[in-house]
Amino acid sequence: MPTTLINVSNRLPVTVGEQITKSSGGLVAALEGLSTDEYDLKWIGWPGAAIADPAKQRKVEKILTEEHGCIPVFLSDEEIAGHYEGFSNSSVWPVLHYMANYMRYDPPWWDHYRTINQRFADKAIEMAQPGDLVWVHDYQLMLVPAMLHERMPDLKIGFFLHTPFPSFETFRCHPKRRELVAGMLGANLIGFHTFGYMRHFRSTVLRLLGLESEITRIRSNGHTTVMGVFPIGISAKKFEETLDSPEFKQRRLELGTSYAGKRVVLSVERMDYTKGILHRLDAIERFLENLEDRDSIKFVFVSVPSREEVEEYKDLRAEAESRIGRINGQYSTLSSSPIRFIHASVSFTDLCALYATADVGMVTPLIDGMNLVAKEYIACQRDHHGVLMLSEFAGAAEELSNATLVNPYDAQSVAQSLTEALRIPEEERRACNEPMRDRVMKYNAQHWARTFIEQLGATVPAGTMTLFDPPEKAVELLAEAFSQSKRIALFLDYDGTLREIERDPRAAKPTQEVIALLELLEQHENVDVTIISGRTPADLEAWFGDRNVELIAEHGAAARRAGTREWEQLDRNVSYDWKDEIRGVLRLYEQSTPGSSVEEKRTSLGWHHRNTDPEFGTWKANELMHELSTMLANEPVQIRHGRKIVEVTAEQVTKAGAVRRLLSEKHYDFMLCAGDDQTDESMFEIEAPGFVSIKVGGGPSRARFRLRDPAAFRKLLRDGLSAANPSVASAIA
Ligand code: GDG
Repeated sequence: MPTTLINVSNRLPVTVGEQITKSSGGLVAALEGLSTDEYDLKWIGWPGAAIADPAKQRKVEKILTEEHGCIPVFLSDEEIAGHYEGFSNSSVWPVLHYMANYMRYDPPWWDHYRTINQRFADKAIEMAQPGDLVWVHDYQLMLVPAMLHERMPDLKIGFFLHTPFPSFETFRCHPKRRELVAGMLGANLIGFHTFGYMRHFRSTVLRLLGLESEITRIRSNGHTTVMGVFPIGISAKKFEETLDSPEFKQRRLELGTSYAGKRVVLSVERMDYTKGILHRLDAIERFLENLEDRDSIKFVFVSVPSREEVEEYKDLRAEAESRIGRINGQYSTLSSSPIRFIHASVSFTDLCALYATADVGMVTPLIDGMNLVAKEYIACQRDHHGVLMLSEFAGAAEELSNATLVNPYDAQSVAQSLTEALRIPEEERRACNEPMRDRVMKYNAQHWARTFIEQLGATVPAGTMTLFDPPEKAVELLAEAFSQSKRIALFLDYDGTLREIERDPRAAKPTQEVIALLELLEQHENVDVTIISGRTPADLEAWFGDRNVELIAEHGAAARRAGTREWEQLDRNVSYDWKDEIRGVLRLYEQSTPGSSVEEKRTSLGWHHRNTDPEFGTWKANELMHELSTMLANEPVQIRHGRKIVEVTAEQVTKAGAVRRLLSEKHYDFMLCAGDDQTDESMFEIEAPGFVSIKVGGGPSRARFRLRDPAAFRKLLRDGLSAANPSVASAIA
């Protein structure tokens, strides 16, 4: 049975006009290369026309679905203006390309963007089955992965960003920066063209959402997002076939004749400010200033009209045309003018013939996710060896390192490089191009799609994780224990388990909801509740002093029996001599890391880095971990890097020790322990009949069950209670 692959992109590979025409973009070719035995491919996207009449929509939908495997998402003119021209192209596109000064933002665009993203997600959900692959593309649909994950966590969701991902300093300019990044994180696999973009994304996720990541993995709430580098390629087969075609050969001859006696320098691009046309014209002007034989050169520009409804694009076109007019006016001779400017798309065969004719392919974007034109130019240098002059700021520069790499902002040196490029001897050009051409033809569009899809297929969606038992089972066990009046012990960690973490730990007072829940539990005679925390006795006393619950403080060093006011030290035989030496080291880290602080408890010393620069803090924490593990190798301590804290604790003091002590004193039929961080893992190791462990939040754990967050954990306790006793259910309601 082939695997279903649902490809979600802004545009369908067909356009609905008078007739339905197929488009032949790179993505189409890439996905066409997949074997139909292995994948059943469906597309979701906008069909390229605003169709308002519902009857016509239904008719178009039927034809597209049945004849083309395409499921249309219809958009009105107003939605296109808000979602596509507005939010996507006027706010997100410039920010992704480091051009925040071009960003415009109008708040209603955001509503359109969300609504349209939801419409795309709904279409995918309508047709998807658990385990299907859904591949979402690009900046117009950044919220779709999270929308899909929310509703169907057992889908394998991929997201590929075709643009750069800029540094945090630029991305943070966008008014919806957090929402956009959180939207992408719904994916199981996110692909970028280069490692640099991936690195920026990781850093942005950390700084905006506070989520730590490993090099290629980000975990949040039990969901793992894998990141990868997948440089897109060209449709190699199509180029090879065209270069062999008689039409191509004919066009090549014709171009040879019309440009006879001239060196040809070619630029091909969408008319977009990221592609650097104005800077290129500056460089060309400098080049022409120093050129003696003006008839010896021809610059050919193929500038495909793009996004002309957007103000900045209109301005760019006007500016480019005016400069070209000026340059041609100044440098034309009686027989020729230096620049031929084509503001239109040319046929594919003509494009290949132009690539093959040009002595220099001048590809100088100011910034570009990949830039396929550079790879296409190389693909067409099969018999003739032109020079690829390529901007350092195109993703393609990482792969095409034999090209003449230039800084497009430096007009003088681009002009100089062009002069030199025109003088490179044929042997040298061939030696540069051959390895690049091998690479471009081998790592082509089909290779790109295949590797992404295979890696997506290998991901494990949170909804299908087998590591943890389903939480409903925990509710069932709890309800059964309550209803059969068994003797029950609940060992509940506080911060991050029973109650959400606060940035300032002092602010994490029990909420009304937490208090109401504890009151309900206390009413059950057979239930003993123990709050077991890393906090000091004073903290626990202040918040739970009047409650009829057992308290265990400082990870098991002190305990207070339910209904008493006396604290008992459980660590009387433990030595804390190691503290003196450690204190000095932690103070040094405190001084050298702004925002960090040292905290001393009876049983532990900790260095907090929650309020530091997140990357610097993590880096220093790793360094500290290394230093401490060398220093304390023979001491009876545990060194942990927990949530934004490096902590050294006495080895003999653990939560598990305190729990075991209670269990040795009283028999229970059912025991449940829950926690959210490493200090709770010792409890999860306890093995006894009727003992159940629950991990709250993400990260690896030995626990049997996992719940997303404290709210889900409180719900589990309430559901257990109310399933056993419906009158409780109404009390909670
Ligand atoms: C985005 C990212 C990334 C151009 N003129 C004609 C024509 N073209 C074709 C080229 C090429 C495509 O358009 C342009 O692709 P690029 O990659 O250069 O740039 P974007 O459109 O900005 O694409 C970019 C890409 O997504 C893929 O991930 O590389 O960085 O910005 O294929 O051949 N085709 C025809 N006539 C033309 O006149 N037939």
